[in-house]
Amino acid sequence: MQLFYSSGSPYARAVRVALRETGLLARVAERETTLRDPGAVVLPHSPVGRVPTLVLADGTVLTETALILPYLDTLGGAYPLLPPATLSRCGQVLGLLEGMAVWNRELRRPEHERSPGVIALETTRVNRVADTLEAQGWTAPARPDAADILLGCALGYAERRHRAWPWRQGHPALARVFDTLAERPSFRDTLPPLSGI
Ligand SMILES: N[C@@H](CCC(=O)N[C@@H](CS)C(=O)NCC(=O)O)C(=O)O
Repeated sequence: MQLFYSSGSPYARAVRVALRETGLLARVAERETTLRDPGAVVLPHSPVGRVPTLVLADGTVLTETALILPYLDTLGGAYPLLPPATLSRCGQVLGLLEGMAVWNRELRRPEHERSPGVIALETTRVNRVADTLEAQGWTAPARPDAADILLGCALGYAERRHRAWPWRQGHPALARVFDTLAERPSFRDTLPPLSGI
């Protein structure tokens, strides 16, 4: 199997962390691709052109993190990533991550093209979800499930790629979980580069 990724993508990072945690990385070749580029090496495999993209041995192409993570659970890794109890938390974290991605996209536009309304909406959404996760009393797990992995990657994105959001303020429990997850070899091995935003 081949996994197309970009080093800055929190979605692709979640799949890369999951492969490392479950011991499935040995069965997957990771291939870095450019994005939003007609020459991107992922494009001959997927017209969507986004990461993560997983190409199976029979040529089947999977996109979308929320589809790839459950597929990994069919491969007999070290432990299940997505037991039913994780689904609700996964949805919340994916909502937070998507909010940050939309907010970040606005910030990458020239200032006169940005939508203050979109930025305000997504800032509110992201804080609302983080406050809810904080109140749930999240703790660092011995074996991270898909929700833990997505949370670590979402907060890692806030930490290094979307620093416009001071996410640690008011979220000490999330900060403790993040700092613990960040020490794991799977997270250290997939650290995204710092961005200017
Ligand atoms: N809903 C997708 C989102 C993936 C996504 O947005 N990936 C970004 C990188 S973070 C991407 O590939 N962007 C390139 C593009 O939009 O063309 C998922 O969950 O996998």
